[in-house]
Amino acid sequence: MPFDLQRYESCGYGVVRDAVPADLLAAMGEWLASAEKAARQCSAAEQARDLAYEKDLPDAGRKGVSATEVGDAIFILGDLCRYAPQFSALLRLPALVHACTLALRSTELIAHFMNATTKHPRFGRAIGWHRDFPNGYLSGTDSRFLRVMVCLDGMAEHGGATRFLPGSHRVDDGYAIAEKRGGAKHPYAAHHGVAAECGPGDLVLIHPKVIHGGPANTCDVTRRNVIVQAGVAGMELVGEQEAVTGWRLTL
Ligand SMILES: O=C(O)CCC(=O)C(=O)O
Repeated sequence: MPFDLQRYESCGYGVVRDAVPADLLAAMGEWLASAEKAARQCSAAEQARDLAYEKDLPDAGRKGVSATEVGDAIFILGDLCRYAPQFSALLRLPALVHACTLALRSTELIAHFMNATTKHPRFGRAIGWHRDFPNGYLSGTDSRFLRVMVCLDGMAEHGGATRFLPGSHRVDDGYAIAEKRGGAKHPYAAHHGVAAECGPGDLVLIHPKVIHGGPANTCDVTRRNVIVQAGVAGMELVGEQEAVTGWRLTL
């Protein structure tokens, strides 16, 4: 299914089905495994910067499953292209480039960051409700960017699928900035909103101001997503840059 711009603009998110060819999808699984292996061998400072281990995060996010039960499972591997530059292939993936070009109304696009987010079977953690603009990691100074989740395993309702509050992106940038500065929380229940259920190889585009989050993975299958943040070239960025920051999206 091609990218539906109208739906993205009215809901604040959009799914592109069957966007990643099977051979690329299989390769991504291998790249991710070797990237995680490489990152685990890095210095403590590098690991602290790029790796979020489940065991170091609050038990509440994984429905009380204790830190001792999760071993050394990785929740987020940041700066993904530093550990596996092959992932830059996503910046040339036709369905991804096409959807970003339409959503951001520009052909001059650059990557901001790329990470792999894994919700492990039975304990993969919940992600609280939030907007991506502005964010404390790496944000545009305005909202001319978006995130794309490249779904390796797909996302099922009880497998920790990302959920959205459709239409919640229709606020101006000043409102989103003031809301963040004021420390506003979005206290919705974990299963509030609409789940973006999808299959392996689908993309989910996230508008930078849509409120989204997701419950823990209570299924027996892993939910791995590679997340690409991309924005219009020339916009000032706030936050520490990654290896991939500034790389062009191009066909
Ligand atoms: O991995 C997910 O479910 C969502 C990630 C997310 O919320 C984000 O990157 O803003």
